[in-house]
Amino acid sequence: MEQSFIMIKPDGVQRGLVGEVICRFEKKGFHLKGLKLMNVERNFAEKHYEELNTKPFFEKLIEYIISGPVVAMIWEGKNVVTTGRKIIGATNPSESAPGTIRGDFAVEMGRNVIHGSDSVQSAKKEIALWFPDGPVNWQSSISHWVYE
Ligand code: RTP
Ligand code: MG
Repeated sequence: MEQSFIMIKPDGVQRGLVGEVICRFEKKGFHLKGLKLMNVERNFAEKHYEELNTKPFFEKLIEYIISGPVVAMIWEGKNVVTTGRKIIGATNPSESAPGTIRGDFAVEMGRNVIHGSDSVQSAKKEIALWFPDGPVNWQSSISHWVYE
């Protein structure tokens, strides 16, 4: 089953949006397979966003990510990468639709509350980076009520 790496950024944690984010992914029918609250070092944040390291906003982005604890999660389910990005909304909160996490809770790009993997391939890479011991292995008893 497909997995995505979802991270609540420092602003989301400080503003008390952890429960709200988890609630939306849970209620959709996805399964939580990993969860930790942690501070990340500069090198680690740079590794996570290494594909953006030539962008003009890179330094600002790294400062933002290391400015406080983040909640790192693995979520599992059919099409969770694409659907997770829909739940999160467009990168720029001024363009993300109401009903999405960024559309409902964020105003600026540099404080957009949450990260979600942008492809199955980057999800695998990010999960390996953030959860070197892999996902937690458990089977939900409601699976048959969500998937055909
Ligand atoms: P994320 O990786 O955090 O889920 O965000 P994303 O895929 O929607 O957007 P991405 O292009 O990967 O950018 C990563 C984060 O960098 C910040 N950003 N600032 N022009 C700018 O100032 C700018 N562009 C991107 C955002 O916080 C974005 O989420
Ligand atoms: Mg991205």
